[in-house]
Parts: sequence; structure tokens; C-alpha cells
Amino acid sequence: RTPVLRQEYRPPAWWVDHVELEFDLDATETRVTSRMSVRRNPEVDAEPLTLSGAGLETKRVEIDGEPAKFDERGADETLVVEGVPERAEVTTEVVVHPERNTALEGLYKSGAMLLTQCEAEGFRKITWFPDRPDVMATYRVRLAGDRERFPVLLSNGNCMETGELDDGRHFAVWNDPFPKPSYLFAIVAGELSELADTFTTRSGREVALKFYSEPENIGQLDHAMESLKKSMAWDEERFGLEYDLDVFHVVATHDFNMGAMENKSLNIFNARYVLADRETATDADYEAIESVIAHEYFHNWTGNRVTCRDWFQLTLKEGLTVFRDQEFTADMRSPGVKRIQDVSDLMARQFPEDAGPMAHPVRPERYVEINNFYTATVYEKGAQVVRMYETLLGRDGFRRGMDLYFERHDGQAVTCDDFRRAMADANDADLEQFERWYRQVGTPTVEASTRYDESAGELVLELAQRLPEHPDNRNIGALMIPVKVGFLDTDNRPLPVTLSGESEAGPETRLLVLTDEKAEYRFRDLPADALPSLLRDYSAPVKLDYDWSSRDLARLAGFDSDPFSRWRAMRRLSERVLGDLIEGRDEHDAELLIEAWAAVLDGSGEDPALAAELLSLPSVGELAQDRDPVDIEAIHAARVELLGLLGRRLENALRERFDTLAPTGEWSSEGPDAARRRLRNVALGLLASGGCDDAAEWASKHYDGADNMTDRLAAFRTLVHHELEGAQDALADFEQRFADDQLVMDKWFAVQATRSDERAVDDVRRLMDHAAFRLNNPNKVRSLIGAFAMMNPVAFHRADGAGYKLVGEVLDKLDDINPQVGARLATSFNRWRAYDDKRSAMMKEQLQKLAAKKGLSPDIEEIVTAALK
Ligand code: DPP
Ligand code: ZN
Repeated sequence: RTPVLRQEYRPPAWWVDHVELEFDLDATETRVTSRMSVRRNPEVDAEPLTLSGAGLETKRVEIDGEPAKFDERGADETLVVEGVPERAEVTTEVVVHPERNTALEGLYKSGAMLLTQCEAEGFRKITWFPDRPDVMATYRVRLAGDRERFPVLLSNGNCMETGELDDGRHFAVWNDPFPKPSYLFAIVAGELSELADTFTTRSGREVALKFYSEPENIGQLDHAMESLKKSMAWDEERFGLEYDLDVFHVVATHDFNMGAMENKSLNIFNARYVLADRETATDADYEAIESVIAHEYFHNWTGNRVTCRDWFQLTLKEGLTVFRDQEFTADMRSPGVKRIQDVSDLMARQFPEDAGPMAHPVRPERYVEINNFYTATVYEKGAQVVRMYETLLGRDGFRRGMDLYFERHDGQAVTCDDFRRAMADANDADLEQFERWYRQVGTPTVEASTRYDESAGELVLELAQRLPEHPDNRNIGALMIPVKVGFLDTDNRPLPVTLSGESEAGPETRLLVLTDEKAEYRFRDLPADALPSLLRDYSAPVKLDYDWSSRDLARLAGFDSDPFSRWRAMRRLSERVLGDLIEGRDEHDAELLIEAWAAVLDGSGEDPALAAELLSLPSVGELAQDRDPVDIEAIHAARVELLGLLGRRLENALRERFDTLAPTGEWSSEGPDAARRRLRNVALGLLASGGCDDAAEWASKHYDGADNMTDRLAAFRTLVHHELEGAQDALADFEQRFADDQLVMDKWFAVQATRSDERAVDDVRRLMDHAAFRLNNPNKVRSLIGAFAMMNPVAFHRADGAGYKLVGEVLDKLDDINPQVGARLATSFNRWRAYDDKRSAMMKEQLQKLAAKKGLSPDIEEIVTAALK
């Protein structure tokens, strides 16, 4: 298939100013009539009106009420309408089949509800349209359907009219006054319960907030509602951005490809990012809900009011909106812990993507299937790129840039370059070089070294940057890299960082901006043995290469003022020890690590959540990242050995923590209460790893006595993953207790799918036949098969290839059911070349089988082709 290229963007030949849509709703057959007010774009060469559509049964096409000549081209899924005058009303009528739609794009059925998903190119599965984000229209939508089956009828904007029709049918008319791209269109119809509240914006507009779910989940919407109100207030406070309509809807569904969707005033959410109560949701779920609610709400400005000109610009809205939701969570919770989690997530998910066959810039240059580019690179690395503007320009400067961006572009479909220009112009800054961040592929490296210049009495820091080998990196040149640095004295206290030639003592954290391939920075008044703390706050999305001694890492882990830097130092120290164990070296620094962990445990009363982050080891998957060939068994064994050692040597301290951290007072999903639970559950896991005698008893007691899902799930996981006595009982109890709760059953599946044991392959196969499992439900696929393939390397890479075979079979089926979800899963074979010959050949075989499949979806084909190349 030929890819679409960023450089080939052309403005549309036709604009659509307004659309009138009529839906005659029915699960088996829905009729959609569209009346588009079209207008020729005088700025481009004339061409006939060309509309996109996929899987539509066309009944009628008219120009200004008269039957039109049209040409439906099946292969490229377009409808060419001849003879359209400069301005006209073009009408089409089509039939679609929601019930048959298992790909969950366009109009589909979930439970008893009909709903839509249009981003990126789902609108064309509903009606003929120039389905591209730079065509922005106002929409008026009339929904009609059976009153009993579809008592609730929703679309974007405001409800203008409702009424009764014959035969027990009714209708509703919705009007969205804001021009929007088709990907933000949505409808929902079904029997839904409603939770209502209001929010008054700072200019005094009262907004009706309405959350909808299936009736049995209505009691689980409160947290999401609170999160929305917090988000609305925060966006006013931090960015001066107010909500712009009288109503804001959120609908929860169990069948959804993504996390959630920011359709104008009608956000549709995967139920897992809405529904929560103490019994069924963990503290992490609560936090994720708060952050996804915020993310989708923030899109109202960054995405909807100002949207993307084309899909190559996806990071314009996603990177920026992720950055905004990260800042929101940092403000609501702990900034240090949030920063660690975001960077750790980037390293775990985005680094491998950046090093793999699908590596792409945050603004991709080409794609076959745009759905494959909703990636950690576009989202998470994109957010780091946005964060660098703030690091370079300061918080006020960033705000000025945002203000100018909205002043210039409200109501437009724009590009990443427009965003960068707004940032530059508002601050009188030169950000030309910064553009390279949008073109470079892979994770850049910054090499650092220090030396002491005796004669000058200066400490010298040298920084050099390099990009990974990649054809697309050839003409990039040096990036603009903000590097925050600090120094510690021998008592581990911060030192002022003063550049040579400066008269006044500098700050404790200093921002250096590396713009050349190499640079040298000279600092005065620093002792020769000052300990450098580099890339504090992870000030740029790069790999830092600096040769700290293990002892210095332990010092940074214990005492640096920057929480991220503490976490990274601990991570490096544990990676070093694990590396020695993996290679079978007898000499290693485990003692230093044990000491460092002991110190963290000892001081953990102050910030238990930060302590929990520090007391973790990299996963098998992360340890495999930079190895070639990968020896999964050796990595796993080293990890088990080190965890065992830590658990045994720290046993007393861990027991003591488990006891003293027992909750006191009111339950809350956040704050000190949640932080205590976190560390306590880390302690329990380590005690089990240490093989401590009564771990089984403790875990069972913790499981039985839990009054919330965080503790219950942590105890459950400990029992199952360590195969402790009581594990079988817990499996049965959990299953029975939560049999009716789809989301909790996802957890039950995921815990079994991620047990680091070769037999997990057989468990997963058996669980696929479980009554609660459905291959046509994305959450189920992700929690059982996805978790297995992505988060259980030990079982996935089982030596006999049973793991590969299982995933290969599932992919073959998913390709027919839901290619978008299948394509994600297919990336689990991306690193097939990095394994021993036998495994490598078996993985390749699965890829080749898929590649040879007749009618393979473009989604999976793109992934598989890249992997085999
Ligand atoms: N709904 C997805 C998100 O918010 C895609 N826009 O990121
Ligand atoms: Zn988003």
C-alpha cells in the first residue's frame, strides 16, 4: 500500500459550511441522510466534489434537490459527484449496519446502546463526507428512533427540540454552533441513566454537566463528575480557558477502542476511565479517571476550538493536551511523584517504540493507517516536547505563547509550526532550531563528562549530543536541548551553580541550553569533588550518558533535591546490579542497593508515595530493551534473585512498615491515605519475594480484610504471582465476588495473564473460554491477551513458542473483528530479531503467516511489514 506523505498536503477543493444530518436509528439498519452546504475553494484548482465513505449502501445523491450524476469508486472508497456548482446543497442517503460493526469505528452497538467513534476516519463509515480535519462545518442533527429502546438521544451542542412520532418512536434535534471537523462528531442513543450537576464558569455561565451510564453503573459516576469540575476550574485558573457551551455530556461504554474521545460537548469514555467506587476501583484507577476526564475536557480548547490541519499534526493536540493533563495531575496530587511516573512510563513504552521498526517523529512523515499513529511517541514524547517550551520560556512565557496561539488560531485547523511560531512570537524568542524536535526519529543521547581545571579553579562540564542512526535523521543537525543541572557537596547539600565570569552566586538548579553538537560549561566556586546531578526533572526526552560511580548513584538516590533525579539514580544502581547478575558476575553492588533501600524505608514516613516509586526494580521488559540478544530467562532469574535478597535483608523494616502504615481515619483515594496503601502493598510484595515465612498468611489476611480494591487487588496479585498458599481460594473468591463487574473481571484476567511463569500461556488459553471473556471487546483483549503479550515476557517468550502461537492465532481472528486493536497487539513481535535463533525464527513465522493472510487489514499489514523489513 502507498503511504500518505506529510509533504503532500493540499488544501481541500471544497469546503462544507454546514451539515444537516438525519438518523433513522435501528441496530440492524440505520438510515442516514446528509445535506451538506458545499462551497468551492477558490484558492485551489477546480476539481469535482470528492467524498469519502466506507461500507456505505448508497441510496440517493442529489444536488440542490435534483438527482446527481455520481461515480462510486469502491477501491479507494470515494464518491465523485459531477456538476456541482460553486455553491450547492448536496444530499446523500445511505444505510449502515451498526450491529455488524465489530471494528467499533463509525456507528456501532455496545450493549443496548448505539454510539459513534469518528476519530480519526470513522465519520466516513456513517455518511459520505470530505472526512479530513481541515474541513470544519456546523452541524444540525436529527435523531429518530424507538422510544423504548432509545429513550436517550444525544449529539453535539445544544438540544433544540424533542417530540413524539408514530409507532412508539420519538426524536431529538441537536445543534452545534461551533464549526468542527467531522472527527469530533458524535451521537449516542440508548437506555441510559443520568447523573446531573452544574458548574458555573468564572464569567458566570452555568453549565449543565451530565454523565450517562448503563443503569446498573449509575452509582459509580461521582468521582468522574468531581474530576470534571476540578478540570474546568483548573483550566480557567492556569490557562484562562473557559467552557463555551451550556451543556457538557460524558457517556460511559464498555466497548471502546481507545481510552476516551473528546467529541464536542459529548465526550464518550471507555467505562474503565469513568466508573469507580471504593470496592471496585484502585487508587491508581481513581487517578487515571481524574486524568483522562481532564484530558478530554482540555481538548475542548486544544483540539476542538483549535484543531489539526491534517493527521500528521496529531501531536499538536495530543502532545499539548497530555502535557496539560500532566500538569493538572501534578497540581492535584504530588508533582514529584507524577513526574517520576510520567518519565518512567515514557521509558517503558515510548523508548522501545523509538528503537523499533515503527519509530517515527512526534510529527510523522508518512502513514498507511493513521490509527497506527496514536502512539506513545505522538502522545508522551509529544508532551515532553511541549514541556521543553515551558522549560525554555518559563511558565509565564509559555502562558503568553498559549494566549497568542488562541488569539491567532481560534476556530482554525493548524499545524505544529503554527504552535511553535506562537510560542516564539509571544516571547520574542528564536525557536527555528526547535523545529528539529518535530522531525527527528528515535531517542537522542546526551553524553556528559566532568573534569576539574586546577589552574582556573573551575569545574568543567562537557555535553555532546547525538541522534540514533536512521535515514530520516540525516539532515537534522543539532537539537536545542534544555539540560537542568545541579551539584551536591560531600555532605550531599546543594551548591550554587555559578558560571565562570558571573559575579553573583547562581541558583541551585541551572538551566543550560545545548544548541551545538558539543559544548563546554565552566563553573566557578565548585569543589573538585562536587557531585553532578544532571538532566534534573528530565528536562529533555533524551538518554543521558554519564558515568556515575555506584556510590554516587546511592548518594543521589538518597539526597538529591530533585525527586526525578533520585528515582533515576536508584534505577541506574539497580540496573547495574541486575546487569552483573544477568551476566553472572560475582562482584556486584547489591550491598549498596540494599543500604540505599534501607535508607529510603527508614525515611519513608515523610513521603510514602515517593518511597514506593524508589523501591521498585525495572521490569523484565525494560531490562530487555537494550539487550541483544535478549536472554529472558537470565533476566528473570536475576530479578527474582535480587528481589529475594532485598526482601530477606530488609524483612524487619518491611514488616515494621507494613504495620505502621496501616490506614487510620477516613478512606480517600488520594493523599496520605493512598500513599500509605501504596507503600504498604510494596512492602507486602517484597516480603513475598523474600520468601518470608508468613507472607502467605499476611497476604490472605490482607485480601480478606480489605475494604477497598487497592488493597484487595495488591493482596490478590501477591498471592497469585508468588503462588502462595491461599492463591487458589483467592482466585475463586475474586471471580465469584466480582462476576457481574466487567471492569473488575478485567483485573482478574490481567493478574493471571501476567504471572511470570511459563504455565501462564496455558492459563490464558483456558481463560479465553471463560464466560466473561469476549474477543470482540477491546478491554477484554487488552487485559488478557495484551497483558500477556506485552507485560509477561517470561511466558510470551516460552521456549517452545506456545506464547507466540497463541498471540498469532488471536491476531488472525482480531484482524477480521477489530484491526485497530489487533494492530496494537501485533507490535509485540516487533523485536523478533533480538532473540536467540530459535525464538527469532518462531516469531518471524507468526509475522509471515499474518503477512500472507488474504485480505489482511491495512492496520496490521503496516505493523507486520515494518517488522519484517
Ligand atoms: N480520544 C483520544 C484522546 O483523547 C484521541 N483523541 O487522546
Ligand atoms: Zn487526546
